[in-house]
Amino acid sequence: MALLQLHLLGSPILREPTVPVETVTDELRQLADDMFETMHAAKGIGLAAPQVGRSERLFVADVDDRPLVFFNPEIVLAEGKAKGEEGCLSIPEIFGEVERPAHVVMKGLDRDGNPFEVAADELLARCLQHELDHLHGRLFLDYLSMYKRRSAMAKWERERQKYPALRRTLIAAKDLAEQHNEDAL
Ligand code: K1U
Ligand code: ZN
Repeated sequence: MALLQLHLLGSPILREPTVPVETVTDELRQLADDMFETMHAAKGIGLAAPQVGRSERLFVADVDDRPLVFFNPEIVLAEGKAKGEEGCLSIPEIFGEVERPAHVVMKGLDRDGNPFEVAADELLARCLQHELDHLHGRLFLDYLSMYKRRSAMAKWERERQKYPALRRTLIAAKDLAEQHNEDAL
């Protein structure tokens, strides 16, 4: 398993559409596993392939201890409307309220390449839609009013100074603890 670097807003791959997966290979299963590890290290609830610099149509999510891998996801049903706060691991420290369908059914291929469907509400529904958007080059910022988007972008211009290469490198929890112990000596 490996921690992957996160691509941040301004990295072109975040705005490019992804390519459907023809076969779920061992290499893609390994990528999904590494994405889970990266998502957990970043304390996220979802992560899409472009966020780790890959163009395959794939995302992972883990809401309420229900890990999901979706290859080639598609929404087959969307109902209702709900507003909620969103963040993005590719735009650290920036948040915004987004209105989306409250209930969705999403289909795709699982980690073994078998077709499956998930019916989702609340945070899971929001997360699945946020991740699907990443696979089409869309970001939650695109749903904000012009005023809120400008203010989010102004904040991001300051925040991005911390990441000159537009990449975020994560540290595994065990290495963080080790670093902490060394600092304490
Ligand atoms: O795709 C990503 O950038 C991950 C993103 C997913 C997401 C968050 C909030 C609403 C919809 C989708 C994150 O996980 S950012 C971390 C975060 O905001 C969060 C973490 C735990 C619970 C709730 C939000
Ligand atoms: Zn995101």
